[in-house]
Amino acid sequence: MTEKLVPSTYSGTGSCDEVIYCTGCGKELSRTQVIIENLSREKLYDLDRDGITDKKDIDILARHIMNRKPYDETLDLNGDGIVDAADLTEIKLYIYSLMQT
Ligand SMILES: [Ca+2]
Ligand SMILES: [Ca+2]
Repeated sequence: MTEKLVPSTYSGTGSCDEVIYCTGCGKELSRTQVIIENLSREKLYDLDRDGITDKKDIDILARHIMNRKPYDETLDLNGDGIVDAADLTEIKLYIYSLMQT
């Protein structure tokens, strides 16, 4: 089972403890700390995983919203539990910020 989960963020890594308990006596048998890699915005917004975040990725998200497809965590860019226009704004702002630099 997983304990002490610390989700990773854009700026830092997260971690959790993988703990195995004895099913009979409930005693802790082993505990391993697992490091969760920090999230890369580039990776998060690169929805088709072609290495760059561009208009094609906006299209993927836009199509998902228009077709009312089931909730997909990888498309929930602001992590509020729904995939909607707000996530579209996120990716657009991100691409826009790329163009500024
Ligand atoms: Ca892409
Ligand atoms: Ca969202």
